[in-house]
Amino acid sequence: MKRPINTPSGLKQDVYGAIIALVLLLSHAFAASSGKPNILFIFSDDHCQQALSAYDPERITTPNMDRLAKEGMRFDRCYVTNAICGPSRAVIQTGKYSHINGFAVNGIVFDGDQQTFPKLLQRAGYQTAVVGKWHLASTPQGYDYFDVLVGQGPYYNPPMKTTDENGKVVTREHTGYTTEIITEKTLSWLKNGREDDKPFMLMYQHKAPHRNWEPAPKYLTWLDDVAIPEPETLYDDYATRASPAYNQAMEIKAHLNDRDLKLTQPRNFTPEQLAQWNAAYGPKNEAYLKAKPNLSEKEIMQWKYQRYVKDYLRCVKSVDDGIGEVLDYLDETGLAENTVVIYASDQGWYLGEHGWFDKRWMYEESLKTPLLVRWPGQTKAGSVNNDIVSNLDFAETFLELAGVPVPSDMQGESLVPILKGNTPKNWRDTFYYHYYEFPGGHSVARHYGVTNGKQKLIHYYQTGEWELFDIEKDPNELNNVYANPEYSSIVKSLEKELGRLRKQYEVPEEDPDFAEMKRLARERNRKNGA
Ligand code: SGN
Ligand code: CA
Repeated sequence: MKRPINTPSGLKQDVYGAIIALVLLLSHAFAASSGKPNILFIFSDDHCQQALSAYDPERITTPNMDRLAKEGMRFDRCYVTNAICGPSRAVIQTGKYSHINGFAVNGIVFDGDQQTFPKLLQRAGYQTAVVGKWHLASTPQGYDYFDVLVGQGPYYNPPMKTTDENGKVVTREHTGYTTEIITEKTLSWLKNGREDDKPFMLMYQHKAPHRNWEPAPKYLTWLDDVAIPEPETLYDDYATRASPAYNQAMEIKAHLNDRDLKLTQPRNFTPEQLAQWNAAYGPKNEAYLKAKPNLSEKEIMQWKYQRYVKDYLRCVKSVDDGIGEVLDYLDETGLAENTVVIYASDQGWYLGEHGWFDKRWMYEESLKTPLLVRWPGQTKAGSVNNDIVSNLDFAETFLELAGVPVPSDMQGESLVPILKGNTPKNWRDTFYYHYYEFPGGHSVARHYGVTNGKQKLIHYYQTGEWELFDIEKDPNELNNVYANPEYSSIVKSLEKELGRLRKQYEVPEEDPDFAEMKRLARERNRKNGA
């Protein structure tokens, strides 16, 4: 017979358990009545709407992300200001465009001394934490706890930076699958790191599904027996587009390397991980290499597309599983009731559209990021919003949720009224975008532009070229109608709006000297031994 555990008043285990559960629930209810909700910000890297079934069920089911959409609000037009990793994160930290927060391209160091939303939340009594991908090269500031990947971080066996018992920053090695490790650390902070008497703001940030898309052991052969549908624009020839679309380096056909395609072995695996990997990819690769001499160029491209997209979806699946575990924990503890859960990615992504992988462009697939928000009792379950919102609005939203006044130098707007079902009358109906990283990976030209969700005007300012798309008629953005006289009045009005927005956001005429900024970052990293 099982012996009852020792309890203070000799109560039976189940009664004691029930009392503990009641106390926990009451303390959470108390936190709820203090009016300060917890904030769980779930963030992934390079995850597009096309690979999230609440947006698009064609390629994958993501039941746990879908739960957030079913129980909360799905935003269909969340635009990022600069579709690349570090810059998107810096926008979220500060609520300011890249030219103001100073982090316009990857590879420089974020100035963590500036005002950021976690610092403001901390000052307002929130306990703050960040786990997973950081990618701003600075030591996180404004967090009571951090445990972050070093740089991009690998898919397996990641070193992570945190502080030891004495508050010293240390790097610790881990064995296992990074997505699962980030989830475990998140759960462990929720269980053991949280202070019951404070509301929390936790950033749970995945590396996946970033390139080079290495799946977890359990998903190495998942999807092997299905064919993923090809997007309509997989064979885009860029006719009518300005020169940058021809000159990029992100084509599935030409720019995926053997590491991306799993035709070479990963380098940092344990023998056991490598054995599982080879057992899964070995036979598939052998079959492909045997068939390859007789395949046409198009068939090779189709094989690459399937290999790439499946590995990407496998990585998304692990992110979705992790979210499920964390949502279940919130339910079991009663925390769910008073926790606003947000899911987003740093930007969208090309899953073969225009023949591409990667991001960076102002075209729809990378401009838009998924955004799902569940706020029990406030946001209508299953609602869909079509306003133009942005990662520029996240910091302001978190502050308003916490009852902290939004500083006037932040450039976005809180989404709280929208989440409550009331879009303010003067809500933005146009949006300014600016991408800077050229020269840089994948050779995407610098550009800025404006969209009103119906039409989009893009300016490649280094070559002086323009593009105009009628997104309503041409959602795939295949026809550049900039020079079409039928659109001349639209061009004029969007050009004017572009000028107005550049002025409003104080965009300087000249870009900063990025080469110099990168040189300084390298110097600083060398000094810090990074
Ligand atoms: C790496 C990737 C690129 C990717 C950048 C930026 N190459 O350099 O494909 O565009 O990161 O990504 S890889 O072979 O090293 O994976 S970002 O998400 O950090 O902005
Ligand atoms: Ca990214």
